[in-house]
Amino acid sequence: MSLKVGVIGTGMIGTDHIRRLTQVLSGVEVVAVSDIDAARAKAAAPAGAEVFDRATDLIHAAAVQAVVICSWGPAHEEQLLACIAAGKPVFCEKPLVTSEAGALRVMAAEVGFGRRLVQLGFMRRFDADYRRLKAVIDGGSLGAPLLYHSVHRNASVPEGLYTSDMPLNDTLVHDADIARWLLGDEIIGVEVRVPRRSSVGKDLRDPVVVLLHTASGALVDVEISVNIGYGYDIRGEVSCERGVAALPNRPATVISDQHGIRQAIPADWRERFIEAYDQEFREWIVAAGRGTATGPSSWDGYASTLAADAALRAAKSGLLEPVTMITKPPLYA
Ligand code: NAD
Ligand code: ISE
Repeated sequence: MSLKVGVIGTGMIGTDHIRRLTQVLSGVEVVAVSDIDAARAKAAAPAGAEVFDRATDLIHAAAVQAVVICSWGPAHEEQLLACIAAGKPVFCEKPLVTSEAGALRVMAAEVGFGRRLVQLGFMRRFDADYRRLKAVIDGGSLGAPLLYHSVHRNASVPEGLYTSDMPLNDTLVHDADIARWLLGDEIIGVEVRVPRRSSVGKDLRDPVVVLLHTASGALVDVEISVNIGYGYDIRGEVSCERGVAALPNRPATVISDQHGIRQAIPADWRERFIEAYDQEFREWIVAAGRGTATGPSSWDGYASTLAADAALRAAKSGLLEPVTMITKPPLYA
């Protein structure tokens, strides 16, 4: 029997997720959609799906067994809390929430419910290249990981909508999460350096370099460039005691023609991580069908929110800003 899903937020990624849930994956059916922009919700609704004006009505609808949240970050907390109160498994796009207090409220509600219900959209953990990289590090043949170099380049971001805080509180969360996951470590401090600005984004603080300090003493350097122009370029390399392991450049196809030898670069996250998004939903559908969640959790959302908050403080202070976490609830062990 198919899992009956309601999707909240039918913008760029909501529409893309509706496409994969209706045209790519099996065992799932989109029975409801909702957006504060009613026309957008109507346009995105698959045939037969009910369109709700209010997200809370979709969450409480009897036909909806599980929820996919693709609204803007500041709306996530209220919608997550409503899903948890209704006992419905929920896939939530990053960021989990936009404040430490909000993350603590979501975790308290989930812990109170007694079972994981929230899966967060950190799709890199489902990407085959990142999974191979993690397997090499976990295999131990290279020794302990010492440094992780993460490159996160966006071709462009919407002018006016994407603000100078967003490299740190919107984009960095992916690098912070994948660093924690790859290294099996927690972030305990954050530094930020801002070099000469790119003139492409006018007044936007771009690029930025972030240094994440981990509990084991490993260091993670992150380049975030958001108007690089040539494409969506994601790189990662782990330097260990006895060798180095790196992601391949994607896609791996090498083109030789009258312009020389080159590799095509994906246009944006939809193209680069298309299989990863498919896989995160395959695994979510199975878990949600069992009334729970798998993969990136509310705890992981909390950790990345703390890293983002510390990065914003570090950009202002120029100092190493500490990250202090609560004791991990056993639910997230
Ligand atoms: P978008 O602006 O294209 O779409 C967001 C939609 O949510 C809009 O249609 C808006 O009207 C709707 N919305 C906002 N508040 C709402 C509310 N309270 N109730 C119902 N609908 C509401 O943005 P997007 O790029 O699709 O991003 C959506 C979310 O997905 C963000 O949290 C973003 O960070 C995340 N995202 C994740 C990835 C990824 O790689 N995992 C990529 C892009 C975006
Ligand atoms: C966007 O919201 C994403 O999540 C993308 O994966 C990221 O690369 C981009 O910078 C964000 O704005």
